[in-house]
Amino acid sequence: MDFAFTEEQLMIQDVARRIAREKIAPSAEHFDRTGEFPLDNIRTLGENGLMGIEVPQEYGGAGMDPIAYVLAIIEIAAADCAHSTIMSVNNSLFCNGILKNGTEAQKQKYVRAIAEGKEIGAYALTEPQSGSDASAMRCRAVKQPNGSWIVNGKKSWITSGPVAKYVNLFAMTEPEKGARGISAFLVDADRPGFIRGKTEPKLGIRASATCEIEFQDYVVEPDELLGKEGEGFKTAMGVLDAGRIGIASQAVGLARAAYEASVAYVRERKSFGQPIGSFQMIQAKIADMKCRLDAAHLLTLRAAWAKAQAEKSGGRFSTEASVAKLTASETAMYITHQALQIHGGMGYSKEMPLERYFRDAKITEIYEGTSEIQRLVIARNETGIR
Ligand code: COS
Repeated sequence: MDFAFTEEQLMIQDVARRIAREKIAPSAEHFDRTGEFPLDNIRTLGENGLMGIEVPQEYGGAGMDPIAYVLAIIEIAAADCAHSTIMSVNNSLFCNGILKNGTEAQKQKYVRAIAEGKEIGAYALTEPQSGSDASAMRCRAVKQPNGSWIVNGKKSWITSGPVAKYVNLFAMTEPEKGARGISAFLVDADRPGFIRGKTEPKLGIRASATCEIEFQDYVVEPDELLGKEGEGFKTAMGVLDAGRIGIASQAVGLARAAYEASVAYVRERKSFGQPIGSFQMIQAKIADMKCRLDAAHLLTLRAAWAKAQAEKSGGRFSTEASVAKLTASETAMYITHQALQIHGGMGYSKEMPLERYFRDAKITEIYEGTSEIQRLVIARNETGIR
């Protein structure tokens, strides 16, 4: 076992760290306060290869491995979680699914546009009445005699929905077959029948725009089917396995930022005539934060390694991804909570980013599968009991 990173991995980490420090950290408070979409920063990430880290160079990406992806997301999330959400959806949920299941023409068209940072992608699985129970979707795609589909229905909580050009949509093509009656499609937001709802006001990741999308007689052409008809649910689940590594990485980045701020603060802040870091109650917090941060970090890197192995063998990495996502998101919640407590009134104030970290951390326990769903996936895989 080797804990050292390759030169390539360190290079992308360095690029991400530089952009995070120079562009994202200084503007994070503004985007959180206003809820504006940080388009200019997202373009910079795209121009530097960070929107298609694992996308081969022939499709406009950086051609790197899953470990490089984890390292880059951690750096961006440490500066601002919302930026890393947009990055994670483009990389994992959008590009990854097409790379795995798409045709050559689909890769050239959709993956290239996102990986080069020219367009923004989204992933539409959730519906108003189906979140965790994803296969209970109602959005319907009805096949026409000419081979096209007509789509009607609603998708909700779509990250980057208000700004995305291309969306990976999941819809029921044969409802009587349940999960096996779902198909995946690639849709274009500029075509008739694609209607965006209002942008959701959210507790955290406020710069990552989220909305409902309604399809009204939207026409999908035959070459816009992603993968095989009826295999959309497996595509969705496989893509979420990769996505969960992205969320684990962002949780690690966020937790690291809160932890580092805490270490700096306990050295400086004096109480009863001494730095608060000299008090055992604070030392215990720092030690527990450090242990949980390292555990989350290592489990996330292990999941990325498992993904790389699965890509060679054709196997799955669902358990490793869920273990990483569950551990890292609960760690982000724990560490941001402790960090806020250590900072006292300053942590509660908008003068410092601690309260933003705390608000942002919560979403990592909810999206791309709640903590309850991660536990369900892990337990099912471990016991074989469904
Ligand atoms: N990769 C590939 N295929 C998978 C898979 C995975 N990770 N997980 C399940 N499948 C396949 C199964 O093998 C099964 O295939 P067969 O029909 O050939 O047997 C099929 O998908 C159905 O699987 P299963 O019966 O386990 O589906 P369930 O309806 O019980 O759902 C859970 C499983 C709950 C785990 C799934 O719905 C889930 O992950 N829900 C959370 C969704 C989510 O994360 N939403 C957030 C959206 S993005 S913000």
